[in-house]
Amino acid sequence: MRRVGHCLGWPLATGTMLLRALLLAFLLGWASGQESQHMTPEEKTVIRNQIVEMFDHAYGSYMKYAYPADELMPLSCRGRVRGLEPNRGDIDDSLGKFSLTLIDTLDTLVVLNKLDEFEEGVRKTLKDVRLDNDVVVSVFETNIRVLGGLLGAHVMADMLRQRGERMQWYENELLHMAKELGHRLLPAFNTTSGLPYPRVNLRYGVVNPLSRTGTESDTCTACAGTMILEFAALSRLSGEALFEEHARKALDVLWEKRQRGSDLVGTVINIHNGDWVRRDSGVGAGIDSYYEYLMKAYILLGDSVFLERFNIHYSAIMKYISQPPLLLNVHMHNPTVSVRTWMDSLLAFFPGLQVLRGDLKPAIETHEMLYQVTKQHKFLPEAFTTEFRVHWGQHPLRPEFAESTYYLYKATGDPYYLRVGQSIVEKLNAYARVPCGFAAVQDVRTGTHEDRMDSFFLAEMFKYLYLLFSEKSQLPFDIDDYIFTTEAHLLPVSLSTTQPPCQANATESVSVAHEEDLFTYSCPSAQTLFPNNPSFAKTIRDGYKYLTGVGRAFNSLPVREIELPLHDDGMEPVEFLKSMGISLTPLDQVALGETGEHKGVYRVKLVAEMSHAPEEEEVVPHIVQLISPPFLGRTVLTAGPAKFGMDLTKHEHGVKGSIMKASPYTACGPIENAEQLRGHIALALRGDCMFAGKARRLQEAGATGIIFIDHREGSNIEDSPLFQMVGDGEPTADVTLPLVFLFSREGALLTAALEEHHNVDVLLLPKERQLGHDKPEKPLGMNIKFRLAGEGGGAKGPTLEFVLEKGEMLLEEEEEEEEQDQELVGDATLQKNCEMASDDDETAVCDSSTPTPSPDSNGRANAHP
Ligand code: DMJ
Repeated sequence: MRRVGHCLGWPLATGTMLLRALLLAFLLGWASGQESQHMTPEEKTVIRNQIVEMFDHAYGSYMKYAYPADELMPLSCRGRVRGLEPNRGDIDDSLGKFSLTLIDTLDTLVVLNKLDEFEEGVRKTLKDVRLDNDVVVSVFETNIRVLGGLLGAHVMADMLRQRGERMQWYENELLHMAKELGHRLLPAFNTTSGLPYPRVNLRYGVVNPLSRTGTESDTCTACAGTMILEFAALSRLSGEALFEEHARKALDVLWEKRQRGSDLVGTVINIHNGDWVRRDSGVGAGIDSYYEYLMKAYILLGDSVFLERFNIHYSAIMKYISQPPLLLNVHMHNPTVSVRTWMDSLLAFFPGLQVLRGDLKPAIETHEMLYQVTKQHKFLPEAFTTEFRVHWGQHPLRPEFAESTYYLYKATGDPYYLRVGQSIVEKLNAYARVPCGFAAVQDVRTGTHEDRMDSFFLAEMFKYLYLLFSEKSQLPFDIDDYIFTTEAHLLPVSLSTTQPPCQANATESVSVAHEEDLFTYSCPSAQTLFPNNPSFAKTIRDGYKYLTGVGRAFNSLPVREIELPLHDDGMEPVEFLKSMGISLTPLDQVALGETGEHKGVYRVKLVAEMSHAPEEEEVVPHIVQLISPPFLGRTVLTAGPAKFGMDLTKHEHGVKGSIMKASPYTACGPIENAEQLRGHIALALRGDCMFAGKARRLQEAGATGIIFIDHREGSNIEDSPLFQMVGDGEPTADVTLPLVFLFSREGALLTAALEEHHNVDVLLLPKERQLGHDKPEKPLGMNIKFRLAGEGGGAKGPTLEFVLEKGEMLLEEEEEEEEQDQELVGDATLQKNCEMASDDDETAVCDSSTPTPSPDSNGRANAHP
């Protein structure tokens, strides 16, 4: 078993990380292109001052209208006192009548150099705060916000006292309070497993009949696994071993209970027997800070067992959950299965953690995706779909995105991240600021406010924003001597050299075989990793620039797209499996003998035989030609044909119509906008189910044609072989629509045109019959324009008219003096014999040696399975 020495704080941390970053940067060829987002020191100062002003407004409002209450109600301009306001359920479990927001804010005051206010805040805490209230609180929230807040404030107070300038009166009172609170939380750990109860009564503990708690059987993974930093710091600062021991034990249980096949953990666990209650696994809600604390426990305590565990989990995360730029929840026992199509905003912390791991590329990718979502919706909605639509529109001023932005800026020095930070600042002021503070957003779609300003807004958001715009020399202490807890409280990394006051470090070392890379045992670092080329990150970001603009989904690994267990009416998995030659029949549709009906249970049979494609069969390139103003035929997108549906080669003038996006965009479920779609050519995203299934649904909804758009990031006609779509193994004669396929870059042009002009008419036809293309001698650079014959009039120069449909439409070609837009796309088409039955079909047949279809009832090639 390989053991590693621990990192003695940040300054020693850069060695292998730097190497990794440089190697990565080299491989990505970042040398080209400089970011033009430069920000002058003056501009940074203006923004930093703006952040301080905002902090004053938020904290000042809390102190003026709410203190000593736990939280400010920024719309009512009063404090939220538990029991006096309508119960909001679990979120009220953070409120312990202990002036939560003040305690959570104390060390932020030091970071922002508000030392008078800090001193006053500490005095108030010592004078006013009681920790023995008869209130049931969340163990997790109380630990990260209050215990962490007290410890962070103690560390700051101690640091200021040692400098000899301030806090000379301070005698570790905050540490004493932290110890008292630690003891009040300890009863939660009185379970057979060692996993803590989720709630504790501050006065009566857990089992006491007066406690009103102790009947719970479950807790979340993050709830049990986010104790070690605070509890270990408390043990090491106070000399009482008990806290660290309990937190370690809880982590040991979670580690033991990981799924051994996937090395993932679930979201909810039974605190008595350690069984998993919810087996979905991601990096967001329910699990997030468990992973964060493994990495940070290693940094803070120097115990390599935490790093080893982290690395094993991290490999699993990168294998199953991370599909850059997405982070998707999977089933812990069956991790190739995605369990939902949306992401939660809590996972926005993850790029920051990846920076600590030194894994910058996926960090940059995911962060960029998140930034695009904030651009589209102003803030990160609590949950958003893989197509970046709002799933749950609330935004309680969460700091995770600012946190990751800060880490990425520290690691890259790329001023782009300052601009991202600036946009956070501006949006907070524009959309969350109210006369008495900052209010959570109830729904990012409407911008309505909620009467709520959570304490983490002051504990975390302002720290990360202020630090983002500050030079190290402008801070009152060396920030790199500290590590942030999950609530952004500061703990000194010097604790790593403090011996634990016990034998607790006996935590078993990991003995699981694990794939190592050069960086697995490197020390984390938040130092700038490549000071000489801050534009490194740009090359990575550039691929994700138009994510939300074209509403693509990123389901690069098809097998992850099936949600299991199969529903008896869930056709997508059934269709997908069909593409692999497997047919499923619900058991209630077949003779079952004595077993009768079993919902969701399928009989599996192999239905398809592979056959070889005719060697010479060619893919006939088609086109989508934009013909309505202002395009007037100049924009021509090369498209792939389909082996089923209308044969456009037999329709001399092609098919024209105005385009309309299908909803759902993948057309894998019932079509929701049939009324708008009727009579239009539908745009549908490739993915999730078979082309044939999509086509049938859209045809039934009244569409007159379909343009499928690839969902694979950056695919384009120049780099990808054109292929023809094939059916699903069933007869496809019922599909009579024309169908064409665009790669994502060409598709993006089309969707952008639709967004801008709302009414876009296109013509679908084989490329060889492209209007105006029958004059090869005409130089490509000429101004060629097709227009409706009836409009404009007075055309200059020679004109040529085309009749498209009898008596319906005329186009004319004319030479004009205006500059031609660079809209002729993709003439050089790499043509191979390729066929695909769905987007998921990465085994597309692209040469004659691979299996392909037999004839179907259309007389053309049938789908390969
Ligand atoms: C904070 O209380 C902590 O960061 C926690 O780990 C989860 N997120 C909230 C703020 O969103």
